[in-house]
Amino acid sequence: LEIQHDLRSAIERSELELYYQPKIDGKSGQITGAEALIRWHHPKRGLVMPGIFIPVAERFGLIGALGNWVLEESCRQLREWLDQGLRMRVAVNLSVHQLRQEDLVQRIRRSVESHRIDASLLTFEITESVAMEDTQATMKAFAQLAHLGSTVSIDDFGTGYSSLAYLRKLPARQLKIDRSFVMDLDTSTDALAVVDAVIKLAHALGLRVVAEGVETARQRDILLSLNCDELQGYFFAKPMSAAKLTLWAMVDD
Ligand code: G
Ligand code: G
Ligand code: NA
Ligand code: MN
Repeated sequence: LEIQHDLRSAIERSELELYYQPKIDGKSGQITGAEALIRWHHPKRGLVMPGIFIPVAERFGLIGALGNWVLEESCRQLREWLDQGLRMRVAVNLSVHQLRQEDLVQRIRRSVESHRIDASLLTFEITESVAMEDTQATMKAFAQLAHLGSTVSIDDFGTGYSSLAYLRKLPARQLKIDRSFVMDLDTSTDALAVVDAVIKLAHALGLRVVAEGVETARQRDILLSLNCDELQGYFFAKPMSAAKLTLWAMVDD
């Protein structure tokens, strides 16, 4: 497999790039931050999506290096935005591998300090299935990240099997409703009932709710009527380069 060999040198050759997808505040319609989503500009294949190369990175022991790069690049970009007068927040996806890294939080602290940013500008997204798979590592990492001042977010909620007792104990601040529920919102009363219940549950536990995969005005309107706190999806913006996001955020202001 050639791609595995190429991925090893992709980091050194700066072929990786972070795209950013805005999250929108439900009440004000203003941008609250952006999720960092990795892309690979392959010299021959062109733009390669993470769905292709993240599994390869996981299989060949490259996911650690990839995760470290994402973290460092997010902090570097946050500093650049601050220098431009833009107070952006960035959400970073963490893999199960990173969650189990002994030095994850030290590494984050080092990146944050070296770029002179505040850890509160970072959100860490961990999928529900990963969070429930290794509850001990999750609980420890979540507590440390929260202590650092970052926001912890449970991603793709609704696709895993959560214990409500455990969910209640997790020091998370945000819950992202999986886009499969959002997609069906305007056609399925079942999806509507599930999303309504999830938002109420999350609010009862003191969590802010983000809906991902919002593609239509009708989905947005339903989510707002259900008191969803933040919205993300193609209806507002697709993931874009940092340069494009800078313009987007300034126009939005
Ligand atoms: O647009 P999208 O194709 O970017 O992302 C596909 C999947 O890849 C999503 O599940 C997303 O969470 C994951 N992903 C994107 N960027 C990163 C990253 O930097 N780290 C990890 N671990 N996963 C990512
Ligand atoms: O698993 P995670 O939630 O991190 O994945 C984010 C993924 O969802 C990325 O691949 C991103 O490109 C994609 N995405 C973001 N907004 C939308 C949307 O409105 N519709 C669809 N179909 N995908 C979206
Ligand atoms: Na995510
Ligand atoms: Mn998600």
